[in-house]
Amino acid sequence: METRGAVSKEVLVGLLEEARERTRFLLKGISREDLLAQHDPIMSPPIWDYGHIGNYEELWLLKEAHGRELSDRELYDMYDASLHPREERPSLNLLMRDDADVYLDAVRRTVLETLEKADLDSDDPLLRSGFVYNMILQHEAQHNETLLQTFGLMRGRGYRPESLVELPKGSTPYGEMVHVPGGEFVMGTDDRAWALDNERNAHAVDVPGFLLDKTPVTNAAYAAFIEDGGYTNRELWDGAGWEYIKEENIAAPKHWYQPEPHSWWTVRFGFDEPVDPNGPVVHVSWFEADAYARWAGKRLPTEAEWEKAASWDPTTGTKRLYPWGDEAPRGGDGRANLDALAFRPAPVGAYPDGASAYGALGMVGDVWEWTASDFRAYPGFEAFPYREYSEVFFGPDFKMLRGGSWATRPWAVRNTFRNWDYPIRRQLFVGFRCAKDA
Ligand code: AVJ
Ligand code: FE
Repeated sequence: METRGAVSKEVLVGLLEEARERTRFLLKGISREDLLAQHDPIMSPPIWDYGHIGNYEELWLLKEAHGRELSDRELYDMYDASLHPREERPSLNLLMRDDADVYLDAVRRTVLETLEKADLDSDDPLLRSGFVYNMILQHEAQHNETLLQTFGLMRGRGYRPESLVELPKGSTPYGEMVHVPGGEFVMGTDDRAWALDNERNAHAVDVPGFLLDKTPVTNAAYAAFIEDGGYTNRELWDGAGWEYIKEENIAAPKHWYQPEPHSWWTVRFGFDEPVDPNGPVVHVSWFEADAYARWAGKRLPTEAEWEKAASWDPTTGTKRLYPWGDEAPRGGDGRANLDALAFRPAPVGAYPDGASAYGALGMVGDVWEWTASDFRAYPGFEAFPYREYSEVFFGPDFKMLRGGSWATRPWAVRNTFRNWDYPIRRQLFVGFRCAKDA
């Protein structure tokens, strides 16, 4: 069974350091006022995410894994996401930037002490193979992406940290589909080092043959849907989606505007730029993705179809951890646009070396991809280590997203990773690709 495998304590220390360095890099240019403000009711004030990163680390690495008492009950309550909905968070007595720095450093010092003595071969599933450390690393990365979503909604002064890599310029024309023949593949994983509870257990799924877009839908293709009256044709829309776009006056992806007919511009992190025709469409809701697919005579892929196309190697009958193989991505390695190094997606199909066995491009990185599926437990699912990570979200309210975006850190995504949000959400770095029965 494919797995990223346990990593050494030395590597863990390096990754913990790298995670924190990035969190602080992302917050560097944000004013005190913007750290405390709620930029959108669906997001926390950025300073909440920062304190929460440290508090979650204290809870899981110090209290639960090593039995240390929590330093401060009040902090634990304030930063418990399930106790306080996002719109309530600005009114909490949150740690301000300097105090939060001190708190996060104090937690981290103790974490490094306990890691030195920790038994990562222990029978305790929290510690075994370093699971709880890997969970913390993924959590900090997830909140980095949440922070970037928040900065994308911030009004006023733009957000533009220095870009750390040059993106490839080449692209693949949108329109081609790859064929994935019918048959069983293994969905999910039994990995207990890195996988989160909702990715388990591994189970065979028989997927009938289908066609899948070779790349995500481009801005040019999406603009054609708009020009063809996509947003005014009731027949293309799910009932709830139709009500939503009418109520919210939605007629284009979030942040798009037209300075003159047939010319689309967008605002990215507060800066205006022309929409790149070859870039993947981003900031669309599930309802918009669903309507586009219907307009194109296609549909969204199910999670099983997405995962098979990304992970299955039909010649060996084995599963890959990433579309290109088992080798973990590094920022700027030519296989995927990940890690918030460029602060934008690349043109679609810009990474031929990142192709899956079936020839699909860009399945990991650039934009998350909406799938047709609701959030359901896999067979044999057991909540671990806490029900509020995923179990409480199972049901028809959430749609699944796959593949990570340019803003996802490399250790927080893989072929089996499952993300979810409400079908009306557009703040995510999310696009989609379409499927069709073979
Ligand atoms: C998996 C991205 C939906 O941000 O709500 C962060 C991840 N869980 N802290 C979220 C998460 C706890 C979660 N998503
Ligand atoms: Fe969290």
